[in-house]
Amino acid sequence: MAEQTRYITCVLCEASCGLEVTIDGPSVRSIRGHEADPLSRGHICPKAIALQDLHTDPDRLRTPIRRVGPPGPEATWEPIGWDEAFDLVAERIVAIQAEHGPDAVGVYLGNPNVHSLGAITHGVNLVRTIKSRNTFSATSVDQLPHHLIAMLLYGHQFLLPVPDIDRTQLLVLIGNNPMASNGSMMTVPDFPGRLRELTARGGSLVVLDPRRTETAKVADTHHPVLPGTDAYVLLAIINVLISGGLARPAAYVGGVAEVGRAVAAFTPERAEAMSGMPAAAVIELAHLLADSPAAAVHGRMGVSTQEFGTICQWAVQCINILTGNLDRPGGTMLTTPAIDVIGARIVGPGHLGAWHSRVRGLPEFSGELPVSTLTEEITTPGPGAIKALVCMAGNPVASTPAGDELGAALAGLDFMVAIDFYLGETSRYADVILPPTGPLEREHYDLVFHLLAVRNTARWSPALFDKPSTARHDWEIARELGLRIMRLRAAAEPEGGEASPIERAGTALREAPKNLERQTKFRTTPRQQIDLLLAGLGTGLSVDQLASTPGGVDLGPLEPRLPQRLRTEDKRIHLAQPLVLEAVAKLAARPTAYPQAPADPHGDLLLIGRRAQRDNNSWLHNAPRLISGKPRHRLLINPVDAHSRGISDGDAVTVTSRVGGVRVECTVTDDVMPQVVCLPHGYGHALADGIRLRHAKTLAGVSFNDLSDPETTDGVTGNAVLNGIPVTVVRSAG
Ligand SMILES: Nc1nc2c(c(=O)[nH]1)N[C@H]1C(S)=C(S)[C@@H](COP(=O)(O)OP(=O)(O)OC[C@H]3O[C@@H](n4cnc5c(=O)[nH]c(N)nc54)[C@H](O)[C@@H]3O)O[C@H]1N2
Ligand SMILES: Nc1nc2c(c(=O)[nH]1)N[C@H]1C(S)=C(S)[C@@H](COP(=O)(O)OP(=O)(O)OC[C@H]3O[C@@H](n4cnc5c(=O)[nH]c(N)nc54)[C@H](O)[C@@H]3O)O[C@H]1N2
Ligand code: SF4
Ligand SMILES: [Mo]
Repeated sequence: MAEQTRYITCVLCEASCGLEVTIDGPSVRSIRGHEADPLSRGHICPKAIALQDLHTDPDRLRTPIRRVGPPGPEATWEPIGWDEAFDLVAERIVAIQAEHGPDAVGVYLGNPNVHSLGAITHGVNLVRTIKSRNTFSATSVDQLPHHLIAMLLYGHQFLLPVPDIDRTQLLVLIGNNPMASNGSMMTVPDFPGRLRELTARGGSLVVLDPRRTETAKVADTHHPVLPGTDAYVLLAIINVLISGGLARPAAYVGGVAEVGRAVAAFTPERAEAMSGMPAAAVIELAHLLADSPAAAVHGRMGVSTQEFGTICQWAVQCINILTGNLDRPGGTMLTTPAIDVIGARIVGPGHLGAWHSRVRGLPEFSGELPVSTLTEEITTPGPGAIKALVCMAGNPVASTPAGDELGAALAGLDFMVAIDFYLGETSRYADVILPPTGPLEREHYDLVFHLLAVRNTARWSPALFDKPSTARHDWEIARELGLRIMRLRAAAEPEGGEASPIERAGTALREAPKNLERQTKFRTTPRQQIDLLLAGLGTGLSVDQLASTPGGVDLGPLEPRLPQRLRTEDKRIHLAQPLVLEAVAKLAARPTAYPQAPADPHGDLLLIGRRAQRDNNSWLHNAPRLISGKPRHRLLINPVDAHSRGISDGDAVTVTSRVGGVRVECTVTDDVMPQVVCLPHGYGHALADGIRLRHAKTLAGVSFNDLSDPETTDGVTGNAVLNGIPVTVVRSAG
């Protein structure tokens, strides 16, 4: 068969690069960056090349399997037909909800859902059909504070300004390492190229990070800050801006004076005492930001997944707003995607605290509870306890605090289903695993990342290969489960329940339109839904047209959109948000002491995470192309801390936190600042009970999240704390 060239979107990370792939029959011949792609301009990273490993991986599940025997080393797995599997799962979900109430079925949605069109169009519909308050997702081990702040300041959880990197003169990155991660909450393919252009036009990059990261190494200035102390620095910058008369907010911004009072206690000197960043440098940064013709501050993982995540994300927005950089070219801007999920009401504006978690009372956000509460919601008995779990494209045992304890809890569930193409750390607890097609077998349109992209484009990604007839897409799995659940519930309706016939008829009438809407949504394909949206929104585009435009349509650079785009009631931005100011006041009342960690009973060092370019959260360690080379899951420790503990480079050490301990080799390096140790997450494939998953032999590593603590969360949202965890480190004997 002749070779063919196709243009697709890489769905492995937020950069969403356009790829040029040559295929020959069922085989991939080459994968390159697509030079003519208006967004990614030819960029590619090693993970995309590994898409072919994923495609051919013999360990990737292609048909459903069912567990025989309890989870653990003795468990065996047998194949089960799709039809039988769908019936089994739907029956168990309906039966458990009928017996224990709707909240007895928990749902966890992992990160790859946002990278799968079908998961968004149909998976979300499945979750709405299950209708449980015990819904969780990877959002609460990630960007939850961003959404809350977007909702409070701009009126919608997805109004998330992105740095206009192609025109900025000063980029300040806080807790963000795009040289390895390729950017986050900012779809910025080819970060290295865009940074070179920034430098070439005389601009500069400033990085605040406890580690001299790959990004810090190419920055003009790197300020090490002690983990968890950024809030002091950011609030001090706001203080300098307001008290120094440097603030120039737009006319539609209110609450500046009140914010000025709230941050008065946060002086540059206090920032220095807490973070280690010199007071003079804090003041200088504030002035740089105020004076720059176009500056953008972006704070990500390092400042979201820490104790003051919400304060940090609010402060980042305040700084951009106060320096007049929000909504100006080269500052931070809102995008104009072809399909506007906000305007089209695909996602609601968001809500906080409509209900609270049963055990700890943490607030829901937009229908999801913080995942740090998942284990206790399973293990604490009583009405409302979780008895079954639907885990869709997620690996919470590897990815959420005290994941090992979560695993033990999952083993005690009445029922669990995983929609996942790997038998992994989490899915091994499932009774049934339903594997969807892989990324090369499905069509894609990015509803989420076009919204966060540094340039407005619209790209359709065709399926590279036809799916085998025995395979199912994510959306088909969600559709089948959803429809069967609805059917079973309807069948149970006439007899069941305490309600009188009249009440039941009332409920049925109220539910009927919703049910109809859900059924319609289930029945249209993802492609049809995108077509309907493109037409309905008057974009003048269609899927056919996009499909015949390799690389997609270029809709140009970001454009000023405020105040029209605001979704706040009065079309104004109110900086003085009571919820945040309360948290700021609490922080102000804390004692000032540096270094602060020795006071913590659980450890004198602070543990942070890191991402490597060739890792992808917890799930690409099966790809031969990604696991070659030196082991990269070592603990990084500063020479000062190593020396005082008698630790040498390469030694095995034991790291202990309040919740657990791991044994790992270490690298002694001053890339991490004193008092900080650093370990990547997403490892730990050799399980304690002897089961070895995937390439465990080559790259087992230990799981960071056996150390992270579910009890410590961001004070406002309940977002997980994955950075700045107090630990002790000692040299292991032997
Ligand atoms: N300590 C620490 N923990 C962290 C982080 C950290 O920085 N430090 N980062 C956090 C962040 S940002 C995130 S987003 C989370 C991620 O947390 P999760 O989403 O829970 O975990 P992943 O590792 O992304 O695992 C995704 C799972 O989905 C499966 N999968 C992949 N593609 C598909 C698909 O198309 N369909 C389906 N159905 N399944 C698929 C994979 O096999 C894998 O089992 O981890 C968080 N955890
Ligand atoms: N190669 C690769 N790319 C990925 C992923 C991957 O696993 N591998 N995952 C994807 C996902 S799901 C996400 S969410 C994004 C995340 O993308 P990023 O936000 O870039 O995440 P990290 O690379 O974890 O960078 C977080 C940085 O915060 C620093 N940090 C830790 N604690 C603190 C602190 O208290 N203060 C400050 N200022 N900094 C701190 C860490 O040292 C680290 O450099 O990456 C995506 N891209
Ligand atoms: S940067 Fe991300 S989207 Fe681009 S090729 Fe690499 S993994 Fe794929
Ligand atoms: Mo993430």
